[in-house]
Amino acid sequence: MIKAVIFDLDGVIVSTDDCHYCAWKKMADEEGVYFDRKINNRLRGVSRMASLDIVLERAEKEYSESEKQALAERKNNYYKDLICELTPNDILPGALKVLENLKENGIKIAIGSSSKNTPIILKQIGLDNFFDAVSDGNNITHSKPNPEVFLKAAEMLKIAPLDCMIVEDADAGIEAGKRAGMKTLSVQGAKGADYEMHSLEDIDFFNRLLKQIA
Ligand code: B16
Ligand code: MG
Repeated sequence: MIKAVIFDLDGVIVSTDDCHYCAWKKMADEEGVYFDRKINNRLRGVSRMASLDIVLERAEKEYSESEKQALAERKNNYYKDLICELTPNDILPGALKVLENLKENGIKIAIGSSSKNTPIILKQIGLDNFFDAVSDGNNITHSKPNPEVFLKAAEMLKIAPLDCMIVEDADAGIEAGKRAGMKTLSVQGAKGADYEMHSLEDIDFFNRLLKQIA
């Protein structure tokens, strides 16, 4: 039986993809490194430093560790300028309804995100203090596909991983959920999940799924 649903943040609750894209693009252009939306798609669910390594695959020079730290910080500053503009209107269609519905039915809800900017994003979209637990890039040492972020969320909720389902938009996140021993639901075409839906907009499908798993 599903006692908790753990949601990825970027791409599931709010679409920050474009903000990440614009921030990486600005930094890459300044460095003369080719970057496009296809490369950006590979960064979903991947930590900031691992994302930087992917971005720098196209670089013509080698960067030292301290130069890489500076690049990641520069990108993050551009990104923070953009996410400061987010509002509750940026919550993805269907997400709020699904969350409220779960709460009404006594099912715990949590965030499981690789992002260190999770607290800022939740505040901007008006969902700080809304979740029963928030596990994010600030309390983990290994990023998705490592299961740590989801296992920590389950631990905070005091619910066994077997009784949790994760919702993800990234292949790396689905793999993390599976490795955590949780049920997995993909949105936006993430591969390898137990269940799939296009977006959280189809609330009837979501409710049927929960009943089916129970
Ligand atoms: P930050 P999620 C992930 O969030 C994003 O999908 C990924 O593109 C980003 O690189 C990562 O967070 C780290 O984000 O630079 O803000 O710490 O999808 O796991 O919610
Ligand atoms: Mg995501």
